[in-house]
Amino acid sequence: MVRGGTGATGAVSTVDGGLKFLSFVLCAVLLSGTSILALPTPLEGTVVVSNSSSIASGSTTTSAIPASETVAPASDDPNYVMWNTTTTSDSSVQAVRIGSTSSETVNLQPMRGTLGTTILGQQNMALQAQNPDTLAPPTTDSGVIPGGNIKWPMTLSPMRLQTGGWARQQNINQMPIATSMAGVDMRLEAGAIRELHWHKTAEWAYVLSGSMQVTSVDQDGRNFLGNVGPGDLWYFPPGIPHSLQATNEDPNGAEFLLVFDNGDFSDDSTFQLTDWLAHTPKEVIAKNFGTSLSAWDELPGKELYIFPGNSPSPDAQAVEDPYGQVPNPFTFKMSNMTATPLAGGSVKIVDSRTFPAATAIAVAEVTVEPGGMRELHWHPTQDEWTYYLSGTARVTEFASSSTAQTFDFQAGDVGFVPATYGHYVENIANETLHFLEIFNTDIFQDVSLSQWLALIPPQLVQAHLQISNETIASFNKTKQVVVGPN
Ligand SMILES: *[C@@H]1O[C@H](CO)[C@@H](O)[C@H](O)[C@H]1NC(C)=O
Ligand SMILES: *[C@@H]1O[C@H](CO)[C@@H](O)[C@H](O)[C@H]1NC(C)=O
Ligand SMILES: *[C@@H]1O[C@H](CO)[C@@H](O)[C@H](O)[C@H]1NC(C)=O
Ligand SMILES: *[C@@H]1O[C@H](CO)[C@@H](O)[C@H](O)[C@H]1NC(C)=O
Ligand SMILES: CC(=O)N[C@H]1CO[C@H](CO)[C@@H](O)[C@@H]1O
Repeated sequence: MVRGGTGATGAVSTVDGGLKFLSFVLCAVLLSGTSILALPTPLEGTVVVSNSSSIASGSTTTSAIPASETVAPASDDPNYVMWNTTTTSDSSVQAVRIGSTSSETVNLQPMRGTLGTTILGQQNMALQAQNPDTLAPPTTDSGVIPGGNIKWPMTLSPMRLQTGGWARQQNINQMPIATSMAGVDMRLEAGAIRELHWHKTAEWAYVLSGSMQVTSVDQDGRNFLGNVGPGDLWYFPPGIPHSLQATNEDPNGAEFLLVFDNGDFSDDSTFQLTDWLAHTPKEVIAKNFGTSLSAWDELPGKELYIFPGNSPSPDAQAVEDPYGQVPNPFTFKMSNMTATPLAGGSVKIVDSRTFPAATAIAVAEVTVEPGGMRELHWHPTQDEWTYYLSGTARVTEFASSSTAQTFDFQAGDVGFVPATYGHYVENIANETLHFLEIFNTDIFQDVSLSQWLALIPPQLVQAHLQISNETIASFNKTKQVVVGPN
């Protein structure tokens, strides 16, 4: 049984600690008038003491009143995820609780410890199974992220079905908080073309499957043709026209993720070649190109958007161009980059330092092994648009003002983290978690909580957190990025 009593696990009982703890509680009750019941778990005969024996026993070294004596200690409840994502048709699953090695029967119900109870009304078990931290939030959660949910499953985006492919998108209509970036998931059969077009925003892409050939010409008449495969990128600056075509290197064609540096972007309102010409007098078209009117007899009467085509040769070269090639290639072979190994996974960072054309979008491609976690961190000035490629993640976003909300993500979900919001990304499943952190910026930046605390005077950290000198000394001065299992 998963409910209840998690706070007693590993508890240490001491008389000193007990008195100290009770005085904290009394103090908190007197000061705030809140009920002692609001504090989850610890009062089950044992008393929980943090691992700060040097502080608890040290009456000799205190030079200042520890800050936390004005506030009750945080609950020792580890607030594990309540179940993994195994689904069944009825209301229970055999699941492995995170942090436990034994299999237990878990109710997919809004219950955590002694809090909550079953749902008597309507239930969507599949969604409940996928969102344990929404149905039974950690007791550390409080309030909601201003601006709305930060999770959008691409599955909920309507598909635009075309001959030769499809597209679906997430923009501010789906997730209003995500004002700074939008995304499109697009599939092209071998040879199929996403027609020649341009738009106000930059376009960045990550190839999910198959191979693509892309072309472009810049404002100075310099052209570009490039081929990319799974895990590779392309980038087109705002307003620069381009084409996207799947090759037949994979007989299924290709699928890719597009990201735009404006949440307002819609792939339904790009500037398309056929749409423009269908809305231009033919006399003007003929005059513009210096041709007869009849040369345009078969011109499509409306836009094509996605349509079938013959597969281009993967060996194709750019057309001979008197102005030369674009100075910075519009594609980048990220698949051909060695990931930086980390304690709990790996990371590849690609921004304008490595992919000079990509001045408006940067990416960190992250893997997290089971039990590992993208460390507690934030991005100082840029919002993060996250795309989950595989695995299952738990993310809590801290929005300041005692506001924190936890979400769970599966492959195909979009996440969003406003700039400056503290967060972590924990692998809560038994397979590698793989995701992309995408930013509308030229240079990737993050601030690591543990690095910060390792690089300021330890007394200052101790005054805040009531942790031992040894604990502080163990904080690594190097950014960990992805930590391993504890
Ligand atoms: C979820 O629980 C089931 C049943 O115990 C187990 O077979 C499966 O491996 C677990 N999945 C994860 C991701 O831990
Ligand atoms: C996780 O997967 C490994 C390898 O497949 C397996 O040995 C292990 O029992 C799994 N653990 C859980 C908790 O399902
Ligand atoms: C912990 O470190 C502080 C200085 O940062 C020192 O004054 C104190 O004696 C140390 N405490 C112990 C138990 O080592
Ligand atoms: C600190 O982190 C770095 C990078 O992960 C690692 O190589 C090093 O061993 C760590 N140092 C300590 C003292 O744990
Ligand atoms: C890691 C990796 O795949 N490296 C390859 C990148 O591409 C060059 C040639 O273009 C190969 O020589 C490397 O092995």
